[in-house]
Amino acid sequence: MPKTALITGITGQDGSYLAEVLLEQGYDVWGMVRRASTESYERIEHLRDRVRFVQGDLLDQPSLTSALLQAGPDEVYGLAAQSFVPTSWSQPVLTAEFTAVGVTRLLEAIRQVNPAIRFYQASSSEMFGKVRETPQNELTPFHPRSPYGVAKAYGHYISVNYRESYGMFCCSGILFNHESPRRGLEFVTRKVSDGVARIKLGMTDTLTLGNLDARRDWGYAADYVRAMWLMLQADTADDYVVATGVTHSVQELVETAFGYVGLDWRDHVRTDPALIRPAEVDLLVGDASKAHGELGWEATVDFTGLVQMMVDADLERLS
Ligand code: NAP
Ligand code: F7E
Repeated sequence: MPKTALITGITGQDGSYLAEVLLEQGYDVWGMVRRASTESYERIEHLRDRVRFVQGDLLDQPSLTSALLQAGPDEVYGLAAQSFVPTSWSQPVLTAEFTAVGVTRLLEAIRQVNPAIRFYQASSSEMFGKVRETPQNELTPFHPRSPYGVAKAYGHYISVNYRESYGMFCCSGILFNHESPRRGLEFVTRKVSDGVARIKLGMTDTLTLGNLDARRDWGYAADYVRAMWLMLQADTADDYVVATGVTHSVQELVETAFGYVGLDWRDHVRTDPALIRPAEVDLLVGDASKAHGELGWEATVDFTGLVQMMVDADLERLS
C-alpha cells in the first residue's frame, strides 16, 4: 500500500521540493492550497498532474479538518506559514495567526480526525535569534528577535506539547536558512542572484541591500526537505537541527555571486537604512550532529555551489 502525505504550503519553495521527494518514494501526494483570484502554482507546475489538491487555509479550522478527511494522510507536513521576517513586523498579528496559532489548528484537526497521523512542524533557526551559544543545537535556548521568530517558537513548543500531552508523532525540524532557484525573490540570496543576473545582462546597474554584516548558515532546499521525510520515518518522534555548520556574511554572499560572473560588487551594491530590521539576528550557524547521527542526513551542496546554481538559474530565466 503506498503511503499518503498531505503537504500544507505545497506552492512554496519547500513544498515543491518535498512533493518531488515524496512522489519519488511512491507516495500519494496531496497539497493543501488556499483560494486566490490568481493561482500561485508556478513552483509545482511540473507536478500538477501527479499531485491532488484540496483547498484549506490555516485561519479556517473546518477547512483543515475537511482537508484531512478528504486526503486521509499517513503523514502531514506543516510547511504553510507567513515566512518573510520583515513582513512579521508590519503584520505581526496575521503572522501569529498563520505561523503560531495555525499550527495548533492543524494539530487539533489531526488529533480529532486521526491522532496516528505523523506530523512534521517547520521550525526555524530564527527561534535562536540573539544566540546564547555557537553553534546552535537542539538544546540551545531560544531568544527570537522578530514577531516571526516568536511565532515559530510557539509553533515549535505546541508541537512538542502535543507529542507529550497526547503521544502524537510530532517532529519539529529546526531548519537553518535554505535556498534554491525557487526561493522567493524577496529573500536575500534570491534578491542577490536575481540582481547579479540583471546587472550582468545589462537590465539594471545597482542592487540595494540592507545589513551586509549579518551571518547565516545557508544550505540547499532540496537537501533540507529530505531531512523532513527522514524525521517522519524514524522509530520515535523527536526534534532535529538541520544545517550545514558553515556560516557566511551577506557581504560574502554578494562577493561570491558578483565574482562568479566577473563583476566587482563594490561597483553595483548600495545599502539603504530602510532595509535594516528593527532587531537583527546577527549570527547563525547550526550543529546538525544529531540529524547526521540518527537520521543519516547530509548536505550535498555547499555555499559556493548554491550561489552559483542560483545565479545560473536566474541568468537562464532572464536571458
Ligand atoms: P514559502 O516559500 O514562503 O511558502 C509558504 C507557503 O505557505 C506557501 O505555499 C503559501 O501559500 C502557504 N501559506 C501561507 N499562508 C497560508 C495560509 N494562511 N493558509 C494556507 N497556506 C498558507 O516558505 P518556504 O521557504 O517554502 O518555507 C516552508 C516553511 O518552512 C515555512 O513554514 C517557513 O516559515 C519554514 N522555514 C523556512 C526556512 C527557509 O530557509 N526556507 C527555514 C526554516 C523554516 P501561497 O502560495 O498561497 O502564498
Ligand atoms: O535575510 C539580511 C537580513 O530575508 C537574511 C526565512 O526563510 O530564514 C529566512 O529568514 C539576512 C538578514 O532570511 C537584505 O537583514 C541584507 O540578516 O533572506 P532573509 P531570514 O530573515 O534569515 C529563516 C531560517 C526562516 O525561517 C525564514 O522563514 O540578510 N539582508 N539585505 C537582507 N535580507 C533581505 N530579505 N533583503 C535585503 O535586501
